[in-house]
Amino acid sequence: MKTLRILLIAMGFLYGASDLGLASENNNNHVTFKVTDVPGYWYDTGVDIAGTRSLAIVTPGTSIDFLQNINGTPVAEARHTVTSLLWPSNAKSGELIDQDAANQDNHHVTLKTPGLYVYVCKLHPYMLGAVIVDNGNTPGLDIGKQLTLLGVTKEGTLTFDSASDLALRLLRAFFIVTNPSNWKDYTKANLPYPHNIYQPTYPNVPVRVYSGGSLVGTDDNLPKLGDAIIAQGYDGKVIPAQQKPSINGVGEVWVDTQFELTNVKPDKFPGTISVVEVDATTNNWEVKRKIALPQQNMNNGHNMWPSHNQKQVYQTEWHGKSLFVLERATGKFLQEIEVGHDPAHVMTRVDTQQVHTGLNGEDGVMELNRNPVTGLLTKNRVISMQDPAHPTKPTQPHAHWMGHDGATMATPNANTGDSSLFDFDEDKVVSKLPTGALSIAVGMMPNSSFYYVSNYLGHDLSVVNMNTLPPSRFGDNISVLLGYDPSTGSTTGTVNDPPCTATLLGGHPCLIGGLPIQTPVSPDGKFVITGNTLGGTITILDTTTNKVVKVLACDPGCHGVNFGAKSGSLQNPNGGYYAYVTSKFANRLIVLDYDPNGDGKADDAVIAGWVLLANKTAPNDDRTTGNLGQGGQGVLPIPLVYNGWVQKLPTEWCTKLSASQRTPFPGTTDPASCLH
Ligand SMILES: [Cu+2]
Repeated sequence: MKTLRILLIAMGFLYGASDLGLASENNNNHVTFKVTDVPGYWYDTGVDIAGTRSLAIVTPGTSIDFLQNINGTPVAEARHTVTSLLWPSNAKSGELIDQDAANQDNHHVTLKTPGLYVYVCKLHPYMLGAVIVDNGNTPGLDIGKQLTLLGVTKEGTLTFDSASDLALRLLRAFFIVTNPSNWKDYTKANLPYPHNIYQPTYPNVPVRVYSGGSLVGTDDNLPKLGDAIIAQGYDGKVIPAQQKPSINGVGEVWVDTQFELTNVKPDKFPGTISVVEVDATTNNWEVKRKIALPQQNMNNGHNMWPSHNQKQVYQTEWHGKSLFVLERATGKFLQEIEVGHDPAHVMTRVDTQQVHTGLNGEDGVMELNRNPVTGLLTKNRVISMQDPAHPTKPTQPHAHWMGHDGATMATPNANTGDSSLFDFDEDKVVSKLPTGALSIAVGMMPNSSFYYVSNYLGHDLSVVNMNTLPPSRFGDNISVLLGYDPSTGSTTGTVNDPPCTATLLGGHPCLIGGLPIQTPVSPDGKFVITGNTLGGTITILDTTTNKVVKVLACDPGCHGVNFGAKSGSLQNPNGGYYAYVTSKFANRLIVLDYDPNGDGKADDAVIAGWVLLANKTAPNDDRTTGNLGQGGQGVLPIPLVYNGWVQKLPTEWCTKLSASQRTPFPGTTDPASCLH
């Protein structure tokens, strides 16, 4: 009943707003999107259509403006790109748009070919805007016969029917991403049925979609978009109440709740850090602090790493220019240091305690020195990620990873579809190898033998062998689509358990990866665990076979993964690790027990519990007011447990770990353990 009511409301909104929108847009033959840093409204027309302000419905020949500055004053603090992500396959090349580098310029395109066009920022790929060019002579909105998705997979560019599982998945994602009231809110778990159901609203308008070249339905009886998405069976399930893991973690987990809004800080500087207690205390598995940095206008805080002594936490702002230093124990602000455009990830170097942060809006990585007495940072140099012999356009590195001994740094270059390996002894980039479309994150083996790169728009992982001279690609890219058929939604992978039966209408949806993001290697080197934003899933890859062995349901916009120590238990006295997983469009932190019995196999991987990230009563520096607990991205368990870093822990943290946690990959580092 609830569903029907919501759909009727959505239809009402759509017809009302779009009729108005169409009228005004037709008069001017002109639509403007402001490109902003405001969560959910990154491409903002200012006109609400069925809950989204990122959609325009226009007639052929309409001119589309993307506004990033007004008379030279930037609309947003960040640099962005305006890039065609999805388009009707018969669109002309002049109807597509992209830039060679992140920028704050205005852009323009004129659209004539009917169909659906979606735009993305290549730095911040949750930023979406869409235009439907509708030929007004036929009933129903024109989506196009076939659609093409930017990026290249092993199978080639993804071109698929507009009536297909993939088209519906992408449309569903668009209406969730660009409408904050469609984000999955775990505070609703405690409401009475049916208010505890997760059912996003979609515009339920007749659409002209095609399968095998033929129109689906007839002019008098066209399929309706909302009905078609809902029939896929992705939504409509009860949001489960919080479940605390039965086995404790160790220490605490810091989460960047990047889209949370607070009282003092304007919405164009969103984001908090939510600090979660996971140790054996009375209030464990709860948020114990929120940090928004209102005086500093922290803008979309994205990723973190601690100092060796765990006394400071370094925090990036992905839509700004600064790196922040915080006191871990209190959350107190210690330092803001401007590093460059759109710093994304940050890590320390094991041997020197230097700090490296990738400048996602530029070409390099900023290197900073740490004062051993105060713990504060000073800028040292920017390291270019170019191959000096073959310079290209800016690399725009996103989530780099550092070697266990401080000798290496690998970057995924989002703008050049490759990965650079920097050698600190040789002080140069020793390889820059093609990986895939929009390479976004790196995870490295605990002995720096191989590293993994996730390719966001390639839907796969690349492996680089660091042992060869020069380093080289190892094997083919590993698809996380699991044999996904974009038409029907079926998979050929065997990791869906029980087997799924998805068909276009009916069945239950297969778990697939796709649009992979963070991809760290477990501290013992056994697994690579990846957050997938397309499928809303977590995939687990076994490093001995380089095969995906398990896929688990996550949340909309599944994104961040990081490993933290798990307490010892009867089943596994050595403790092992949890993987902590965050999602951009849901407000919970998932605690994944990927190997409960510690036998080195992930067949029994299970979500052991989760933490609600919305919390209005926890101590804070600025009261939370909107998008509560939403925008989960960077996730940092403390103490840090990766090989190389774990041996540097001070005694008070070291003694909390088991012997195997203190030495996760024996024989590779000196000292062998943090117990001296
Ligand atoms: Cu961006």
